[in-house]
Amino acid sequence: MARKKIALIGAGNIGGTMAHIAAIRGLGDVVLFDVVEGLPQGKALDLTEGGPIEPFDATITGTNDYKDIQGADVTIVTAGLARKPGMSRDDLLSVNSKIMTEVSAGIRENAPDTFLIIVSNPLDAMVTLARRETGFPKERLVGMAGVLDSARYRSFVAMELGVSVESVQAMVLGGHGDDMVPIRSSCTVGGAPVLKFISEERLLEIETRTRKAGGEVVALLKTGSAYYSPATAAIRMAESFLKDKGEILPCAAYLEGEYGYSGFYLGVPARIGAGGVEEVIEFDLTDDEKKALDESASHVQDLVAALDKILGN
Ligand code: A3D
Repeated sequence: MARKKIALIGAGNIGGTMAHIAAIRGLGDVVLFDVVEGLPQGKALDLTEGGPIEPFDATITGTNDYKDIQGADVTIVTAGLARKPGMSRDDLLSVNSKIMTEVSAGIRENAPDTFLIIVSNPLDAMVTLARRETGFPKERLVGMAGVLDSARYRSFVAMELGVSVESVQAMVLGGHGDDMVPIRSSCTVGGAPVLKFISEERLLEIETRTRKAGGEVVALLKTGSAYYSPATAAIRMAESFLKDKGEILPCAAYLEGEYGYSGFYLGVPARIGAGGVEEVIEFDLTDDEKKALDESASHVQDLVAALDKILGN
């Protein structure tokens, strides 16, 4: 069987880390694309030279030419600026929308059948723009945020209780902003509701930390944003597609009536398999969770309106 091909647009911190994880996990050959000359080629060579040690046999190529992504089974976009201390994700809207327009054209022309995962921020606007610019069907275009935000929630709960992260399940839904919605009613520890183990007051502190977790890393790093965990999260989504696993993962999916919303992308649980986004799974939410999701969805719609203004629509 021919190896799968994974195209990574943006060979920065997340792009390089995703290439490494994809190679180690044996997911296929990797093409790293960037506009900076030498950067993707240098990272590809460095990664290739680690192959005999790990070991992995993946071919890792660096390029500044979109033609090299032809035939990609999956494409993940991290091209764009990352935030620095004091910036919100929304502050990246203007500059990253220009980059996303350019990147979408490169993908549309060279990998029209690829499964496309967007990571660039502000995520909910960038995935919307990519859909408009590529014309891809909703099944083949998705945004990564919820896998990361949920992993942060799970990490903090596991740290609090001193249990394995594998024993903690949780979903964070909504937009990828500070008003994202940790779904407490779906958070379990060893299969039991989280509130059996943690007081409501303490859980609220953990949820607040989860919402602001991206900013916490930015404040510590000072020069950019989180990349190890976002890279792992995007590769997890790609793997569920490439291996037709059908994992139910929280991701930004295009909604047509699910959860009562239509016509925009929002973080919801979705089944990812060979068909791409095969189904949006509708959970029963508590009244408070639905209210919080409405607020988050309204922020996403404001963000898309701001995008339209920038684009002159
Ligand atoms: P960084 O290390 O700066 O890499 C970005 C790369 O994009 C750089 O190598 C640039 O040269 C490249 N680039 C810029 N313009 C273009 C272009 N037109 N075509 C191709 N490549 C280009 O950033 P990073 O890897 O840390 O983060 C990448 C993006 O992901 C940023 O927008 C972050 O805000 C975003 N991000 C999203 C999440 C989510 O959970 C959604 C988490 C963390 C970061």
